[in-house]
Amino acid sequence: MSDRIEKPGISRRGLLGATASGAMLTSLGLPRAAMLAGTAATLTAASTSAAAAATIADAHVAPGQLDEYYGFWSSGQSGEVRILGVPSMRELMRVPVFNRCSATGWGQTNESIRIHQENMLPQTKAYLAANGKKIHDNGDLHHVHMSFTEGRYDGRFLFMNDKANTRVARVRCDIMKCDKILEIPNAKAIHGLRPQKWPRTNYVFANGEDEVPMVNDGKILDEPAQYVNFFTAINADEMKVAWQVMVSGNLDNTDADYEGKWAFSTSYNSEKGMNLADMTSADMDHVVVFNLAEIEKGIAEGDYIELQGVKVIDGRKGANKKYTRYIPIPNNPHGCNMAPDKIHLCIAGKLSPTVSVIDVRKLDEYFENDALDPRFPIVAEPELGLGPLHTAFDGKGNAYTTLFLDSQIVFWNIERAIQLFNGENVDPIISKTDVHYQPGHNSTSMGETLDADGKYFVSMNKFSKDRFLNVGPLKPENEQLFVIDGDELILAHDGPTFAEPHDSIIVHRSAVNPLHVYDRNDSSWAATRAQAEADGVDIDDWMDTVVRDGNKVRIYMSSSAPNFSLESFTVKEGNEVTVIITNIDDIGDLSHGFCVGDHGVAMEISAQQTSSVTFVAAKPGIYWYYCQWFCHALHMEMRGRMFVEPREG
Ligand code: CUK
Ligand code: CUA
Ligand code: CA
Repeated sequence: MSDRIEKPGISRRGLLGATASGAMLTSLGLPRAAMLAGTAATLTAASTSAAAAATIADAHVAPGQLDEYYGFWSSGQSGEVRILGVPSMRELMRVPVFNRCSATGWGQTNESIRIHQENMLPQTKAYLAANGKKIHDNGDLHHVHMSFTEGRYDGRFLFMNDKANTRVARVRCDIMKCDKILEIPNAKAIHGLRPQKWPRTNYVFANGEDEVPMVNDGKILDEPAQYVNFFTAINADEMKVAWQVMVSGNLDNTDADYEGKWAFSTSYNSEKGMNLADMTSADMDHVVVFNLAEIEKGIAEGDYIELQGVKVIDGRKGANKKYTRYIPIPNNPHGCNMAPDKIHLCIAGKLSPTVSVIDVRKLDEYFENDALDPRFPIVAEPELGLGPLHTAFDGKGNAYTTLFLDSQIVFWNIERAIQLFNGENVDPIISKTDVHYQPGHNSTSMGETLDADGKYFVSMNKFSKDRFLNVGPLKPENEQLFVIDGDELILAHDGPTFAEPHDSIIVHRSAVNPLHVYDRNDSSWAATRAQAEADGVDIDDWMDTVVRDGNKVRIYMSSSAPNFSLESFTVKEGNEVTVIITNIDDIGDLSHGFCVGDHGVAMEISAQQTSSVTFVAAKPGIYWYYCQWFCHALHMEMRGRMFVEPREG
């Protein structure tokens, strides 16, 4: 039963409509054409009023002017991080993480392969070897978040998940390069990811979405009753798993509070269904609350089992209730967003038109008193519209929730939602704004921190439809920038985006301060440096040394515009060749590259960087290598020859 699709006729967009119930069903059962077209332009933000035009003009960043914010974008199935300027929405940089990058050599250089392999599970290494590979070269990067100190961005690191291959990675903000990739044991499909906000990011919380047996070695297969899910706390400084909690139901999105006491994960599959009908059968799923102090105590006192070298606490329903609590939430909830008021956690209902608001101050009592109503911490549950997915905040007590099915952003007030919940006759909704089309995530400037400033709002939309020139069956998605102007969102920019504007954070530029050139002592090439020392080569000095070590040849070169230190080098057919290059140019923006023709070998060497790449010279002949990053008027001439001598006999 588990591998048969029960409803083959179901369409992607019909999916939500086909499974909701009651009043939701009526609204969701819109004709497919109407859903595709989005809602009518009743509240289109691109108002032409003079006031709106002035607001949009204020958000304009003239050529040569710098943006006020960095936008850090996840790219979904592209597997990279992108850096944008906000509000210009200029794409500034792409940071390869889980993907292979032709331009930088990420996934091919020895330095990047080491990062990939350092924390790879043995069974994955074996799987890759069986497929003639060293690394996974795809990823599904949904969520990117910055490290915090006392609830504020501290500009040290970005953390991101890979749903495709169950990994968490870290990007150093001083060089904007990935320095750690950690494959998470036991869990499957790391989806939700958030750094601890308080007192600092000691942990990164990451949860697995897919259910598997506790030990997934093939002995248990189609026995869903034995499946579990894992919530993981990662030591953010060491990028090692600190502990895990086993839970009931699956896990979707996660967040943490502003006191360092709690973490939260939504679950859409409390039913433990293995197909769509079962996953959507219950009226309520839940959000799991993790009691961090109790979990740490449990670990210290030995109340855990060890699985693949990880200490795992049992936080399932019916296990010790001091570790976890399950707050019932309608219906297949999704987004999990902690407000910067430090009090309110917003859980978006997805199949329910509601956002459930939890007051985290009630959680101590909730954990202590078993007799309380299971929904005791919920203090508001406003009905906002169809398909609520994620909520962002302006730091002024207001919230912005994406409505996937309505193709709208609903702007609402948390306090008024609480009043309504308490029986007062108030409307928490301030305004609704059309977006184009079907928004998933949204973000506000500094909105997930205590510095939330309520200036800019980005809606990341899953469909662009007719919004741009037709480029064939595969269309770009669309992200829209709005200026938050009183009660209104004023549309200032549409940006078509290739797969995919999944999630973003908008960080004031004062929090981020990257280097212009590498420090020669950078740890990125520490292992390469150790090899060079063993070879008696100083990689900080001019290098034009060829080291022959049995079948291995190491070519040490320097690059300085427009020259490589070696005009040529000679190897034998079948040699394993490693080319190590230091770019001794020391001015900003002077990157060189190294590309060997017809060998699929290419990499970046930025100012003061050392990079290396290894390949087998399996084709006799002359092959030109060249610099592949434009560096000089004589950049074309920056090339040399590799002679591959035929094997004797
Ligand atoms: S989840 Cu995709 S829209 Cu992966 Cu952040 Cu909500
Ligand atoms: Cu060096 Cu182009
Ligand atoms: Ca469900």
